[in-house]
Amino acid sequence: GAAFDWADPFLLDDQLTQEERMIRDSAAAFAADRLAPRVTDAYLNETTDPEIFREMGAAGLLGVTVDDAYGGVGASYVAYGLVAREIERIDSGYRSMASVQSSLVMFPIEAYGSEDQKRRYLPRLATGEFIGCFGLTEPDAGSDPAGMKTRARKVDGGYVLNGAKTWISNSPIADVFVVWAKSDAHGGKVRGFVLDKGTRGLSAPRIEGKLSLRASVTGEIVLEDVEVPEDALLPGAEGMGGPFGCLNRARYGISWGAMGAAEDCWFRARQYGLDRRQFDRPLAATQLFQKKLADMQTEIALGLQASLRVGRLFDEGRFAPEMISIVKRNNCGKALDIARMARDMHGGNGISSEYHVIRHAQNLETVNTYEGTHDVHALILGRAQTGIQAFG
Ligand code: TGC
Ligand code: FAD
Repeated sequence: GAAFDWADPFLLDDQLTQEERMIRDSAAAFAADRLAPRVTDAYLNETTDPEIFREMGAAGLLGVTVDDAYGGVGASYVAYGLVAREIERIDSGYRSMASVQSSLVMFPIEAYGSEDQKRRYLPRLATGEFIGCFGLTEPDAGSDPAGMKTRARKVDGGYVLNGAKTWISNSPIADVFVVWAKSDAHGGKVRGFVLDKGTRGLSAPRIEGKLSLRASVTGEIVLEDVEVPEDALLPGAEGMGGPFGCLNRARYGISWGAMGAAEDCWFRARQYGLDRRQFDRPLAATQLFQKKLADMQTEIALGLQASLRVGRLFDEGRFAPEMISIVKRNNCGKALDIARMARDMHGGNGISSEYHVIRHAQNLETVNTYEGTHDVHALILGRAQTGIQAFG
C-alpha cells in the first residue's frame, strides 16, 4: 500500500503532467511572494493595485490556455485550474481579477475575434499592460442575462451602444471592455463588442461599500450613445452562446479556485487546533474538531478530483456545460461551508483579519453567487435530468 498523505489524500499531484506541476508551482510561489504580503491591507482598505496585473502577466499567469502566438501560455485547462487554485488560496478577489482577464476577456477575443482584434488586444492583455472587464449583468438582468436591455444600433460605419451594466469586476480600472448587447442589425440577437477606455460616452463608476471581495474592484459600465466602429464587433459569436462560452471557462476555473480558498481555511483550522489548548488539551484532540477536519478533507479531496476530471474532458474537447454546473455549484457551496466552519473553529480569533478565515468566508459569499448562483446551477442540472425548465 501507499503512505497516506493527509493533505493530498487521492494523490492529485500524481495525476498532473510535468508541465502542469511546474505551472502550479510557479503560481504558488507568485501567490506567496507577491499576493500574500499585500492581501490584508488591500482587503481592509478596499484597494486594488493595478500593478498586480502586470506582475501576473510577467509570471505567465494570464491567458494560460491562450495560444502562445498571441502571448498566451498555450497550456491545458487543467493548468489554468491549478493557477486559479493557487491564487485563490490567497484571496478570491485576486483570482477574480485573473479569471476575468483570462476567461472572460482573452477567451472571447481569441475565440470570436478577428485576426486584427487578436493582434491588437491579446498580447497586451497577456502581459497585463491592458486590464480587461466583461459586461453581461445589468441592474435588471442578473440570473437572466437574456433579459438585458443594452442595445446596439447600426449606424454608418459602426454601432451606437446604450445601456448599463452592473457588478462588473475590474471595470473602474479597465482598458478593454467586452460588452454584450442586443443588436438591431442582427435581429435583436446578442452580440459582443470590444470597447476601449476613453471612448466618448463610456464610463465605469466604482461600486463602493462591498463587504466581500474587497481586494478586487467592482463597478458599473455606463454606455451613453457610445459610437464604435464596425471592427469593435466580435464577428464570431451571435446569440447567448457567445457569453455562455466564456462563462463555461470562468466557472470551471472558479471550481478549482474555490477549493484553493477552502484548502487555506482547512490547513489553518488544523494548525490552529493543534496549537490552541483549552481544558488542558489541544482543540484538535476533541472529537468534534476532528470530525470537522475530516469533513473538510473529504469535500476538498472530492471537489478537486471532480474539477480535475472536468478539466481533462475540457482538454479533450468533451465537456458539457452541465458538468461545469456540477463542479461550480458543489465546490463553491462546499468551500463556503468549510470557510464558515474554519471561522468557527478559530473562536474569537476567527473574526480577525490576522487569521484570514473570515476574509475567505466573506469572499466565498460572492463566489457562490457570481457566474450563476448556487440555485441557478441546480436549475440547470434539474432541467438536464427532467427536461423541464424551472427558471423561466
Ligand atoms: P438557454 O435557453 O438555456 O440557452 C440560450 C442559448 O445559450 C446557449 N447556452 C450555452 N452555450 C454554451 N454554454 C452554455 N453553458 C450555455 N448555456 C446556454 C443555448 O444553447 C442557447 O443557444 P441557442 O443558440 O439555442 O439560442 O438560456 P436561458 O436564457 O434560459 O438561460 C438560463 C440560465 C439560467 C441557464 C442562464 O441564463 C444562466 O446561466 N444564468 C446565470 C447568469 C450568469 O452566470 N452570469 C454571470 C455573469 S459574469 C460574472 O459573474 C463574472 S464574475 C467573474 C469573476 O469576477 O471572477
Ligand atoms: P438575481 O438574479 O436577482 O438573484 C437573486 C436570488 O434569486 C439568488 O438567490 C438567485 O439564486 C435567485 N433566483 C434568481 N432566479 C431564480 C429562479 N428562476 N428560481 C429560483 N431562484 C432564482 N457580472 C458580469 O457580467 N461581469 C462581472 O465581471 C461580474 N462580476 C461580479 C463581481 C461581484 C463582486 C459580484 C457580486 C457580482 C458580479 N457579477 C458580474 C454579477 C453576477 O454574475 C450576478 O450577481 C449573478 O449572476 C446573480 O445575479 P443578480 O445579482 O442579479 O441576482
